[in-house]
Amino acid sequence: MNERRTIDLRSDTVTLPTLAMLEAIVAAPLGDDVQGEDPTVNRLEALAAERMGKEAALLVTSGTMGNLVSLMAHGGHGDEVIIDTEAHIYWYEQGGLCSIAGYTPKLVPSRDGLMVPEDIEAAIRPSNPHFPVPHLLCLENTHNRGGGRAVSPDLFAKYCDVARRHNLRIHLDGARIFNAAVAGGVDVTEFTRHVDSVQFCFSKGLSAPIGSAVAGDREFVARARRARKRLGGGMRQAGIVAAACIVALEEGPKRLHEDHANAKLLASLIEKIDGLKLVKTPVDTNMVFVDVSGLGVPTPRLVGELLKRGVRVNPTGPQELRFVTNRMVNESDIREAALILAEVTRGGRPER
Ligand code: TLP
Repeated sequence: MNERRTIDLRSDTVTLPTLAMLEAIVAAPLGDDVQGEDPTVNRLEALAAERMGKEAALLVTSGTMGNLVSLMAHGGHGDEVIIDTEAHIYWYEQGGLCSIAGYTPKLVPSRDGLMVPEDIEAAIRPSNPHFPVPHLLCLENTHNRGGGRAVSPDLFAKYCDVARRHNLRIHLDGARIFNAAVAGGVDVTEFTRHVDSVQFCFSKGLSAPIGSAVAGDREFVARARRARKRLGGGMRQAGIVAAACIVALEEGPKRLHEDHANAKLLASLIEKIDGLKLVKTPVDTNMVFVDVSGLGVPTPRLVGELLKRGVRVNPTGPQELRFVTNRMVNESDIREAALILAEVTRGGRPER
């Protein structure tokens, strides 16, 4: 029996390392990074700082750790963090902002990933002994639960203006900041120049197997380094991780436009399928969210039927699926996935 290759659209985190990454890992000079002696990590951190337009950077294991050490380095117990209701830091990071870093979140409504600057302004309360002290604004670009929306450079600057007027520090969850830059047709520094810290991932669309970086000024990064050690995130011969991240940083951003084009194609094909409705539109980057309530089929069954036919997707709500394009799927996979989706939703055979 011919085995059909899986078309994995669950996330861009499923991307496997490229051959160039594996070769770089084998060739990487190594040392003890907790002692600052791994030349490959040092090279990556210098490169990451340069790309983000910051003084320094720090390699961490994951986006979650990058966000958490950033929050810890900015402040913590007794401080208030202004954050939108759909932010990854709030939704998907086990509440580490409260349970570990000790912040109180002040939530701002999110309209498909886009906050309104006036709502941020309204969330920042005046000094009063009853209230925690507003300290930090957290932004996310691209915005995952917002549908992979790319916040434009103009809107991003407006958010940051509000924060600056109120003397707030700013952290950017830029897990997919290179996708935002590609979508906006700008360099990443158009976003990062406004913020005090940025976390970005090598292990999503950029395809590295492990790793994220946190960047900011030298003092901030020194505090983040201490926080990382406190969390048990100090790694020894981490050059084997950093080597792949260097390739990801140098090569990865160049091809993200392909993922964006594939997501747009997929959205246009899904739009034609009865019972499916695109949500969280427009499709700015590599994510497509679909409301499946029109089918009247339980979402887990739908996911199971797709899986049987070799298409993997993640549910993001009781009646919602998320499709994420990535380096492991090409245009013909996208067309195939749409045919399978049409077949499954009709209960029939795909038309070719
Ligand atoms: N997002 C993952 C899941 O956690 C949902 C995904 O598949 O999209 N910030 C943002 C905006 C993210 O999307 C993610 C991962 C993270 C941070 C955390 O990164 P990791 O998974 O490396 O801890």
